[in-house]
This record gives sequence, structure tokens and C-alpha cells, in this order.
Amino acid sequence: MEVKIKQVDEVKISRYIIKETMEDWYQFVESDVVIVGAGPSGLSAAYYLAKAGLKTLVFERRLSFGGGIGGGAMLFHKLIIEKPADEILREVNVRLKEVEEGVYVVDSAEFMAKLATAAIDAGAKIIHGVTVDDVIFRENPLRVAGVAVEWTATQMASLHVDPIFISAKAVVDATGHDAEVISVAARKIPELGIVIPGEKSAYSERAEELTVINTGKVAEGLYAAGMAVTEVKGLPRMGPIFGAMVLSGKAVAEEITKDLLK
Ligand code: 48F
Repeated sequence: MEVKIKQVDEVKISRYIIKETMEDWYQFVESDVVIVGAGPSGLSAAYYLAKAGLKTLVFERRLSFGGGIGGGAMLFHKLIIEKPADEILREVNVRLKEVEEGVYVVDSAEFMAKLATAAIDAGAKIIHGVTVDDVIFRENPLRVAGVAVEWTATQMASLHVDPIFISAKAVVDATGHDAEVISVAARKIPELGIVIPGEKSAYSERAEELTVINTGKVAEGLYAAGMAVTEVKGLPRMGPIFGAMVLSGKAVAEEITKDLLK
């Protein structure tokens, strides 16, 4: 095969990457919404928030998308979705197999890839390898006003490095079972009055609806989506059924859009 590949030297490669990366950070240091976690709830929130025209930034600790989607159920690569969450999956072109009326099986790789693609195509910026380890707050009125971020690698190496800060009108904790962002805010800003009862054991039939109903604001500027909701509100878990995760992402996006665009 004859091939003529454009030649680019190492200096140019480095310069282009550094410049473009820094331009993104410079721009997103002041965001409308910061979502912490690129799992199913964080990605669906990002999709709907970006679609509504909000400057939306997602920080994900790992170097991959999807959070708990990728692991499927005990590493079996299929998950359950139930009505009406199928509408969200259809919107982002995920194929569903109906196994009984209103109950669908989806492929985990397809689900996470297409949800992430939809969020990015809608305009959300997703940055991997970054851990949110604290929030910014302001008084009068008391509110969460952004996040403190650090490279995940720096944290893993236990290096003593100060974070940088990103301001946001709304911060979404979509970190999953540990509700990491709300937990740190509850501990370090007691004036917010957040009490975290912790997640309960599995009760799938009830947990799905309860999670969506309880999604939303936990303090001014701070919102919970996905499994973080069960931790913060003391609700049961539900295992490998994911309808509530994407519906919760959509619900938090709708609430924030209303709050910010009013
Ligand atoms: O855990 P995860 O998938 O959260 P979710 O959107 O969905 C939960 C389901 O996957 C499943 C379930 C459904 O029935 O029970 O568990 O609520 O995704 C959370 C993402 O957040 C990242 C983490 O790596 C994962 O990809 N994450 C967690 N803490 C941080 C973080 C942090 N402090 N900073 C950045 N990313």
C-alpha cells in the first residue's frame, strides 16, 4: 500500500495539545453546571443540560465512561431498562430488546458508548482522570458555588498538591453509591444542614421510583442524581436495573435548567 502521511514533529504535537487543553480549561473554569461522575445519571444529565444550552462540564475520575454500566450485572454484559426510560435510550439510539411488556435488555457497551456520544454531541465537555475532592461555597446567600479538582493520578500517588477551582452555578453529585461531593459538603459546611442517612439494601421495585422522585437540589447550588440520591435520602438500592439512573439524570437536568434559566 502506498501511503503519504503528513509529517508532524514532536514539538508541534506537544504545543497543539498543550494549547488546546489549556483553552478548554480556561473556558470551562467558569461553567454553568459541573457534573461529577460520567456514569449513567451523570451522562444523561450532561446530555439534557447541554441540549438546553447550558455550559456543562463533566469530571470523571477514571479514564473511561459509563461508571457502573460497563460492569453490567456481575460482569454479565447486559442490563435491564424499564418503561419510560426506554424513551431516553431510543433518543440516543441504543437498541433495546423487549423481554416483556415495558421491560428491556440492553447491551452495556452500546449503552455507555452511545450515551457518552450523545452528551458530547449535545455540547457537554467531559474531562477524564480528574477527581473532585471538595466544593467552593459562598455566604449571603449560603450556597455551593463550584468544585475543587485534582488529577486522579496525583491523588493515587498521595502527593501533597493543592487543587484548582472551577466555578459553577450548579454542581451535580453523580458519583454513585458514595455521594462523594455531597458527603464532603455535609462534613465541611455544616451550615448547609445536610444529613446523610446512607443507602439501604436492595428493594428494586420501590427503589427505581423513589430515586427519581427524590432526585434534585440538596442545598443551594448542589444537586443529587443517580445512586447518590439513595445515599443522601436513605433509599434502597436496586442492582442492575438502570431506568432510574437515566431518568434521574434527566430529572436533575430539568430542575437545573428551570433554576438557571428562570
Ligand atoms: O457509579 P456510577 O455508575 O453512578 P450512577 O450514575 O449509576 C449507578 C449505577 O452504575 C449502578 C446502580 C444502578 O442500579 O446501582 O451502580 O449513580 O458512576 C459514578 C461515576 O462517578 C465517578 C466514578 O468513577 C464513576 O464513573 N466518580 C466517583 N467519585 C468521583 C468521580 C469524584 N470524586 N470525582 C470524579 N469522578
